[in-house]
Amino acid sequence: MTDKINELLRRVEEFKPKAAAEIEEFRIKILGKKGELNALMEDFKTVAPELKRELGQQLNRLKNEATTRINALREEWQNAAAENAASEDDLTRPGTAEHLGSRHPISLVKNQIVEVFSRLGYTVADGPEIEDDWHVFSALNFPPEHPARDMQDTFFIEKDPDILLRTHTSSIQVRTMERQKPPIRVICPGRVFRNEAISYRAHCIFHQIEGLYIDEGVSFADMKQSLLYFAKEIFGEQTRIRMRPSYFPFTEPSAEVDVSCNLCGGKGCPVCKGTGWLEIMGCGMVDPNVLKANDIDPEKYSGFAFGMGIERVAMLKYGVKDLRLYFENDVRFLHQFDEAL
Ligand code: 2U9
Repeated sequence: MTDKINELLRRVEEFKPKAAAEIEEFRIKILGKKGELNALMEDFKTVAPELKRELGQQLNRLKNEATTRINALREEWQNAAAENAASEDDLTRPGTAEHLGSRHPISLVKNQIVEVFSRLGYTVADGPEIEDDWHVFSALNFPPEHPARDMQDTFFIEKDPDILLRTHTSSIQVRTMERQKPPIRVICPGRVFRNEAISYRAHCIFHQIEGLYIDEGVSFADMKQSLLYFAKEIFGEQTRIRMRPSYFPFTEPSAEVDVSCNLCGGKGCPVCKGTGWLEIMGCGMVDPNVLKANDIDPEKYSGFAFGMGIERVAMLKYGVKDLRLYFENDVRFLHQFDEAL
């Protein structure tokens, strides 16, 4: 009997399956109800009592070793099968698309405007959001009693000397004039801050883009033509512009610029409130006082400037009715601009 047990132990040790199914066949053959181990158990019943202890131990060892070996082989084959499945992946299949996010509509419109003016020779300038009185008001010909200098309209950080959040990006142009002599042709996008109640049409933070062109012989006609080019590039070739007289401390003469409403082709609709026109920006010839304050000779040089709210341009371009959507970062709103990338 010992010989039979040893013979079986050897076969268990040397068993090398060629397929997963062979493991189960082997298990049934050795450990199954009608298997070889149970046959030996039957023989065991008839052995002499003095041999029972020794042979019982040998049979137990056989059972344990066979079970351990079969379990190990099963695991080995399962792991190999998993690895094979992975290596059988079809590498030519398209991958899972990752959502990369998209540009914010304000950035999209800002980039488009910058692109249009860079084609006209403008370069982009930047400046600080926290400013002093000179760069935001005094250098721009704001009289001392102007309402913008009031706490009601401007966020002051410190008083005497005044440190404040810029209310327009014109401070960037003032800083450009400190560094550079004419010809100057800059476009200045940036965040601005005004002490306003938040509503669908106003926010205390918004984005402006302003331009400044100073050289010898710059005329109102140059300004008109540049702004017409801008309007056509942003709103479409059929777009017309009109100018209405206005007032700003830093320009003289000053004008508001309207673009023809593309929704109704200028006939009048709810978007343009029946007028056929949409107000888009302000502009004007740089006031000689501003040139003087910035060490530029108004007898030799002239220039024009313009400014617009980027949110407003984006609202008109994309039909956004509520300004607050730009600040809430609701992905249902932002994903609508994925295509515009
Ligand atoms: C310098 C000289 C002149 C910038 C200008 C406007 C007209 C204008 C507003 C439009 C809507 C701002 O966003 S808004 O509230 N801006 O109408 N801005 S001319 O004039 C300058 C700037 C710098 C040195």
